[in-house]
Amino acid sequence: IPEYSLDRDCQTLSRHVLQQFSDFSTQAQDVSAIMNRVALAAKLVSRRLSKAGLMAGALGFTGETNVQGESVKKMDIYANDVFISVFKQSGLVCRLASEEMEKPYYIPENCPIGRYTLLYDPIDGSSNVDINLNVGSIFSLRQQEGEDLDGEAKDLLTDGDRQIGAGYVLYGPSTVLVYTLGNGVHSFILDPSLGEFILAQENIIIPPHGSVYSVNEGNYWQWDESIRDYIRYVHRHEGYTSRYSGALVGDFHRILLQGGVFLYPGTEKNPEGKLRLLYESAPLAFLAEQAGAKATTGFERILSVVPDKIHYRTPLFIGSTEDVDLVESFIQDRVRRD
Ligand code: P6P
Repeated sequence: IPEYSLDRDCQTLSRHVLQQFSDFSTQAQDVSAIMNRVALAAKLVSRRLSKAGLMAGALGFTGETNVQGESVKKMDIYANDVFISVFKQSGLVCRLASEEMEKPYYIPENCPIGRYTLLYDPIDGSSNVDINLNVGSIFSLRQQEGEDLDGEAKDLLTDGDRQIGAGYVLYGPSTVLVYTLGNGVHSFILDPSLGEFILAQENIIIPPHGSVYSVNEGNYWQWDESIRDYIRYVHRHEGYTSRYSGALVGDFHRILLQGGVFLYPGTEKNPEGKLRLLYESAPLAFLAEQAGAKATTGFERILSVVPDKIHYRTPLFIGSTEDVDLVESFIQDRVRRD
């Protein structure tokens, strides 16, 4: 990271996004405006998180269960509403699809071809909110390619290679925004005194190998034997260490910067795994591949998977190429042996 300077303070997110385009096209201006709106949503969520412990009613559960069958945190609803409010006024995004909403939210009432859809997980890892540990927001930007006149959003059920952009916000000791538009992965740090995301790193590359494996070993006896074989391998071999925060964004960010592999395998109860494709695995897979790494279901690229519903889930193995390949070799060897 360059020394502090005035020039650096001017390397804001909106400038950087515009520079991702060779021309000052309508799409360049639209995507820059959309990314600015994502940044505004991130600032609003970050501000709420930093004060939630002091605000009556900001923490805890709502008592509701969402479409995922998960208990809803008040912060989940707040963050979801932030994205709706921010994009209602954008005039660019015509549809929002979120982990917290069974059906997409239309702005104003339909979604013509050529407009944009934002898919997002407003607060990922919300179990960490009440204990002041890191959480994140994940987003994926797509351009309308098919008709969605019945509100079923079937045009969204395509592979992740069609994403225009993707990224996440990590609400940690600092608030970091990481994004790609298909031209490298870039990170920005929020300077609250300026209210701006300032460029931190450009063209981030995930090392081909890292020492970290990140998985919830509490599910060990729920997994397929091949995953247990892999875990026994990394337990026995020098040079591996386990890191798991319970929040995908933070666990992935560590791998983005230091290498290694994150695993969320299928279990007996949920063979398709827990993580949702369209607004969790696919955006992170876009980032991973842009950073020279991999993301698979254990059998195919995450970005090639075609979902049959918006809240479609897949197992996820994502990170350094050598480490993801090693996991896949256990999964596929097991398949071959059987
Ligand atoms: P488990 C959070 O609920 C989340 O969706 C991801 O952020 C995280 O990686 C995963 O679930 C944690 O799930 O089953 O290990 O608690």
